[in-house]
Amino acid sequence: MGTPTATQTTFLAIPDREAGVASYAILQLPYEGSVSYGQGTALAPSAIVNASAQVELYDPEVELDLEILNIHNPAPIEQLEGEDVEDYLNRADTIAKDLHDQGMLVLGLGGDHSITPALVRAARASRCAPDDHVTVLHIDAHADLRDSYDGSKHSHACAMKRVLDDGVDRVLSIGIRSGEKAEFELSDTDERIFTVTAQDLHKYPSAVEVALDKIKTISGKLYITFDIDALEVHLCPGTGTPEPGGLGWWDALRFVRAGFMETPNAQVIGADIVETVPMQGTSVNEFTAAKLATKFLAYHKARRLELDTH
Ligand SMILES: [Mn+2]
Repeated sequence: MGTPTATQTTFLAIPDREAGVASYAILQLPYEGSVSYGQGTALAPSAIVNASAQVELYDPEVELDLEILNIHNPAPIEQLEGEDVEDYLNRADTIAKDLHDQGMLVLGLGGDHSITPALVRAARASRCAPDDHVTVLHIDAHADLRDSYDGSKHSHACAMKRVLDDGVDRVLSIGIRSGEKAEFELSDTDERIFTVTAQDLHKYPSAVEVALDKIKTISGKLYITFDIDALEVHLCPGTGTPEPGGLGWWDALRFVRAGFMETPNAQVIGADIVETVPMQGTSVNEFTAAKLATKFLAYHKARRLELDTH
């Protein structure tokens, strides 16, 4: 643990590093324009940063003291009075791209899943050549492949459809257990999409290996988006649309670790964690998200150190 203060403004309570010096930016996106059921994802980013002050700075899995991380904590992107979703997302895109351009890997904290397409656009604009092959690793309970939802193309339920429309080459979805028939059909017929359902992970132990193998053979540029509702509900009862039957913590971490550390032919260009909703009387939701975000950083840093010494 760092040294927590009453309201924590730096991730892991590590002193903030300047934009030009830092390697990571923890970008808070308290946006919940399109959550269909539970409200409150806008409260999540600051709650997650607060909770992160309680996360131990030593990671025994990768044997890293996380105090070495250079983290910048830019101002949260608050939705402005009267600002519509498109303007908000364009602004988020511009801010995230600027952070990438200054050499920081952006880890977005939502907010609902509708922020992901903007963050992917920013990462691609800054870190990819036009002919780079880009994969989005999508860990989620929901397929998020609707073309529109509730009258909006920017809904959280459309996040993966939007990134494909934006020109991402491949979406690898893991943990999916909810969606309308057309979404599953699209996944079956569109060769850009590969889905490992939660049902398969539960029924066939080999499905875990299939998913891991799919991750490890990703080549090109890789963006990782983690919807917290991918996890089993006891880990995150506070989320926009809870779904029982999710991933256990350690299985989820295997997939995340594979994405960050076991992709010899791929380079991570950005990541996000979305759909957390803080609840009164428990800190489990924000703590789970804070711990997950910490693992993202630990895995990424461990991989960087590994590459430096080889
Ligand atoms: Mn989602």
